[in-house]
Amino acid sequence: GFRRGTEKSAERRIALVRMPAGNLAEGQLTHLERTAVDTELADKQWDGYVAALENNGWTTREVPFADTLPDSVFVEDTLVLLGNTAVVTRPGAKSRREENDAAEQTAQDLGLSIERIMSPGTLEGGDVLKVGSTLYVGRSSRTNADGIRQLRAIATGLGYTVVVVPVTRALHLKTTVTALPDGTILGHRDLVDDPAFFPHFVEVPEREGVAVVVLSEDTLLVSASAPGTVALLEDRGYTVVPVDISEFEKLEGCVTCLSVRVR
Ligand code: CIR
Repeated sequence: GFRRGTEKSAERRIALVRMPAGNLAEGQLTHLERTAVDTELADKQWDGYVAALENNGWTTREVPFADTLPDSVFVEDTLVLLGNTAVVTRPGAKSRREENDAAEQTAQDLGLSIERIMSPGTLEGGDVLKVGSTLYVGRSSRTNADGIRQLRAIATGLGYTVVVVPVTRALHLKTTVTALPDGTILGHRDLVDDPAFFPHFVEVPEREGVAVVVLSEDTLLVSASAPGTVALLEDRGYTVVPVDISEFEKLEGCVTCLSVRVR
């Protein structure tokens, strides 16, 4: 199968999450127009997301809350997990660079080995898609060539192959494509620069449906804004857990970016 690392890590299912900041509504926007974010609803949706993880075999661990860092809820961007190694990123968005220290501390508390992306490199976790031993890395407005070079050096040493993918139509690679447990790549035609990068590419009907969190070999967490994608995945035999994250989607977030999965 696609699972890497030791037997111990194959059994482990921990998801790092980070409670939304009070100033969530001031989060960065790149491709979307700003629309009003209901922060109370966002808090409820976040609780629902955490419950969906916990009800499906995951233990959640909170990165300490940062009330003044609006995008800190999108914790996936701060760490890239490669087996027992956590790569602490260096976000391309300057407003997000203070998010990393607490994420690093939490990774350290879990006993993970730490590597770091250093200046002038930039890299955000949303640009890294792991499929077996292949790492697809998006070259986006947030992730630059130097960041990719640094990640490649770390990842190659751990047995991964890095494939660089251009991302110009959305914020991050994982807003354009994610992968099913069997390695099938899900994407949306309006968002993917070139589907030819991916073997086994399947189109989903909604942009919000691109992102799936693999909860187990047969269970997927998907945005409730993507009913057509939910149906498509159910037809392929998956159990789908839909979660409403509309307030985070207004800030260009998706289901993957609200957690870091440590397996
Ligand atoms: C940002 O622009 O950085 C946030 N508003 C959204 C980050 C979403 N992260 C992700 O898709 N991995």
